[in-house]
Amino acid sequence: MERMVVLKKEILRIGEEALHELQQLNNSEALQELKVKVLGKKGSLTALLRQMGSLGPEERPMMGQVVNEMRSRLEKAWEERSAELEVIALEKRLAAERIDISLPGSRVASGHYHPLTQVVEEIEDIFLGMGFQIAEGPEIESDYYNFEALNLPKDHPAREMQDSFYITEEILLRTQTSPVQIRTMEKLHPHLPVKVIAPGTVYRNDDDATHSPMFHQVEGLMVDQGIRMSDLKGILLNFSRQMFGESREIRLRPSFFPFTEPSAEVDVSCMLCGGAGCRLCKGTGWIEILGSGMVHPKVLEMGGYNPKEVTGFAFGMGVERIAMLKFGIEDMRLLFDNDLRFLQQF
Ligand code: 2NL
Repeated sequence: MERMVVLKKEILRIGEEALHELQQLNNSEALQELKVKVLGKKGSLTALLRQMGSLGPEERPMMGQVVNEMRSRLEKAWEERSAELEVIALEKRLAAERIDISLPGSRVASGHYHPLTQVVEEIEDIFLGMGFQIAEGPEIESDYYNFEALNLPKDHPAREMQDSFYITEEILLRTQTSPVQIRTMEKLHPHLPVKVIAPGTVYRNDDDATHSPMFHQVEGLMVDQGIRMSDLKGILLNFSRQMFGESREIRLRPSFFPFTEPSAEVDVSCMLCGGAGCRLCKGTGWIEILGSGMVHPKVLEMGGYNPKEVTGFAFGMGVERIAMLKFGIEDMRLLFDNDLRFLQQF
């Protein structure tokens, strides 16, 4: 009996001590170590169990009950503490890995199209919206497509109007995008209608504050039965209003181009003063934006069409000039300097 009391006390002491220690532990490895130390093969409680052999047969079941009770109390406490530690570990990780989503991100610098490209694309969109297609062609052209087919024979005085970059006597950098339209007519005829714009780079031997040796043009061509100058005016009025504002008006002034007859220069009411007269329009209320006219019969013929059956209009505009008017740029050279402080404004 004496022996049993000592054992029981010892079991309770070891158990209570383990329960107390359990609450202090703060990681699952230490928890597992303690479990081995008490309940393992060489554990302190297991050692006590072995000493039960020294007890009398009537004492053993009572002792067994005490040990088992303590064992299950310990196991339950372990489970609970383990679960607690898991929660603590998760909370710790969540706190450590917390990200502040209200913090503004670091911006990725992104570029944008050059103002000239923006303007070319805007012009394209407007004409695509009116049913035109986009045509392209070579920048190195033959004398035939660049001049001859546009009613500018070799001895024509108008050829002196544009000093060209010749590569050979027959090959040059195109001075306009008109050769693209000649090529388009050659390819399409006798299909009707021809309704294309030809945007692109062109080259002339000029270099000063208002001229660059490389610049951009968008030309337009429409050929069909019964095309009249009023069609030209309607298309260009629609274009001007989409490009420069719904309240714009246009006017046509007689002019001359070898490839159109009659020819007209087109002005748009000033986008700065609305027509009242200001510095931009030099007090006139009007700003010249493009040249145009009815396609010369000889040019239609060169394109493979019969001028007795079809008529057409054509126009050409300088993209640099349109961009300068649209963005209020005063010096054309700024468009080609590629200074980011300038370009980033658009
Ligand atoms: C200007 C004037 C113009 C054309 C271009 C053209 C093309 C063909 C037939 C007839 Cl295929 N004409 N193009 C017509 C009139 C004027 O450009 O001052 N552009 C900046």
